[in-house]
Amino acid sequence: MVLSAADKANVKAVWEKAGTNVGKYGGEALDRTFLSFPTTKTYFPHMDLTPGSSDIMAHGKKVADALTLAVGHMDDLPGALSKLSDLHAYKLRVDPVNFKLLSHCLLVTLASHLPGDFTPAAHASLDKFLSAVSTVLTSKYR
Ligand code: HNI
Repeated sequence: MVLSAADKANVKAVWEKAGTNVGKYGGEALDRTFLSFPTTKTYFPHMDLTPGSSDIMAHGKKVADALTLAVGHMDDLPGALSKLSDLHAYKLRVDPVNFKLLSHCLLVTLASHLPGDFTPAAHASLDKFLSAVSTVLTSKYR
């Protein structure tokens, strides 16, 4: 998965526009994931998964912060996300299919909040970016 210079610029532009809302968007993306794809809930038996719960919002912020880190290291995602990759593969054992579901919901969340910025080109670049992040986080699965 190669992110072109244009992809990186598109991703950065949307991320900057999201600004301090990224944490909130992370929470909303999780809400959407759990509601639309309930099997994803099985990974979080210890959390209150009521939509908008403080558990979901807190976890959404962690996910969003990790994505912000990734946006800052698009030239070295494996290095930047190495610890998270170990965590998801070896400890949490998240099946890779779930990353597509969360990525989809992240895209929908960004599109609904930033409709003017979510151009077809930005959509394509964000999809590639999330796919690249997911590839790293699932690279050690099995
Ligand atoms: Ni994920 C914990 C980032 C996808 C299940 N996850 C984290 C943490 C971050 C994170 C950050 C907190 C680490 C820590 O506390 O040290 N997760 C991400 C990112 C993506 C992602 C950036 C993809 C874009 N995680 C997923 C998916 C699932 C998932 C698709 C399963 C459906 N993650 C978890 C679980 C935890 C977790 C479970 C542990 C939660 C807890 O606190 O117990």
